[in-house]
Amino acid sequence: MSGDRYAPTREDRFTFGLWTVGNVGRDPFGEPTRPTLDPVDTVHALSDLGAWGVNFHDDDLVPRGAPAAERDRIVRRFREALDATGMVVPMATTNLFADPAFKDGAFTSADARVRAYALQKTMRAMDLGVELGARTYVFWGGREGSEVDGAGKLLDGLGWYRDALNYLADYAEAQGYDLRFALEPKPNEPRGDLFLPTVGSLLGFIATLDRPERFGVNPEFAHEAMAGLSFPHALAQAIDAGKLFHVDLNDQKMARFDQDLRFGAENAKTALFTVALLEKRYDGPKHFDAHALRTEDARGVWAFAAGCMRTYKILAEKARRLEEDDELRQAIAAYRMPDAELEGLMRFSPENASALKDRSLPLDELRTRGPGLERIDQMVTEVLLGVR
Ligand code: GLT
Ligand code: MN
Ligand code: MN
Repeated sequence: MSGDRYAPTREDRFTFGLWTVGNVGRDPFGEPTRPTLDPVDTVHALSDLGAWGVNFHDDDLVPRGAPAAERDRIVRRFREALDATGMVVPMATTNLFADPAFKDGAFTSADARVRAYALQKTMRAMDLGVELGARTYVFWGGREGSEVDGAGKLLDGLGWYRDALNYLADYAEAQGYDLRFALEPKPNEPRGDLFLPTVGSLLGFIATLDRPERFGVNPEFAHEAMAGLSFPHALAQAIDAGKLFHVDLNDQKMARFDQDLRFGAENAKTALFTVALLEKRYDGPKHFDAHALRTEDARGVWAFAAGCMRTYKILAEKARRLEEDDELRQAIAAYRMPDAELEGLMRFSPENASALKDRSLPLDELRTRGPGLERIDQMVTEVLLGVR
C-alpha cells in the first residue's frame, strides 16, 4: 500500500478497542459468528494496518477474577506486543455492564454493595490502564439508567453517579495519576433510558463535580445518530466548552438498535463535517468504536478496520478541498454578511444599547434575501461525490 495517500500512518493517531475488532458477532438473537481474538494478535494486526494505538476495558485484557499471577503474565505478554510494534495504549476503561451484578446500574445501583463493587473494579482498572500508559479514562454508563422510574431513583441516581466520579477523581489525585476522564453519553440501550443521555447533559453534569477540570466528554457518532441528533453539532459544543477529551467514531442509521457500523458507512456528509471539525480543533486519538458486520469472517474484520481509517483520510482530503475551493469560499463569505459598525453596537454598553434600540435596520431586505445555502450545499455535495 506504500505510495497510497490514504494509507494510515502513526501520525494519524488512529486507535481501536480490543472489543471492536475483537467483537465476535454475538447479538440478542444469535450466537457468535467469529472466534475470540488473542489481544496480542490484535496488537500486531492493528499495527500492520497502520493504527497508532489500542484501548481496552479491564475485562478485555484480563478476564474477570483472574488470579494475580495470571494477570501479571497477561500484562507482560501484552506489553511485549506493544514494545515490539510501537503501539500505544492512550485510553482505558472499565466494563461496568457485562457482569450480572450490574444489571440495575453500577455507580447508580440502588444497592450500596453494587456501587462499592463498581468503585473497586474501576480503581483496579485505572491501575491497569495507567500501568500500560493510558492518559485518558473513559466512562460509558451502559447500565446507568432504568426501565422503571416508579422505584424513585431519578434524583438519587444522579447523586450516586456524582459521588462515584468525585471519589474516582480523588483516587486519581491521591495516586498521582496523570489521567483525564472522558464521559460518554448514549440515549438508550442496553437500558430503556440511560442517565445523562447526550453530550449537553454531560457538560451540564461535569460543572457540578468537585474536580470539573479532570472531566470532559467522549462523544460517539452512533449514539447521537440513534437519537436523531447531529454528531457535528455535539462535537462543536464539546469543543466550544474545551471538553472534547476523546472521540468514538463509527456510523449508524437513525432510530435503530446500536449498530456501531464502519466509520462513513452510512452518513457520508455527516462524517465529512465530523472529520472537518476534528482536523481543525482536535489532536487526541481518533478511536473507532465500531465492529465488523456479524456476517464477516476474520478477513472481513480487518477490511472493516482498514476501511474506517481509509475513509477518515479520504474525508480529511475532501475537507481540505472544501477549504481551498474559491467559489465556495466566496459563497460562504457572502453568506456571513459581517457589519463592523453593528457588531460594535452589539458589544454591550449602556450607550451602545441605547444606540442599537434607535437604529433602523433594513428589515425588508432581511426578510427577502436568500443566503445562498442551496448553492453552498450543492458544492459540498459535489466535492463529496468526487466530481468537484
Ligand atoms: C461498548 C459501548 C461503547 C463504549 C465502550 C466503552 S464499550 O462497546 O457500546 O460505546 O464506548 O465502554
Ligand atoms: Mn463508544
Ligand atoms: Mn456504540
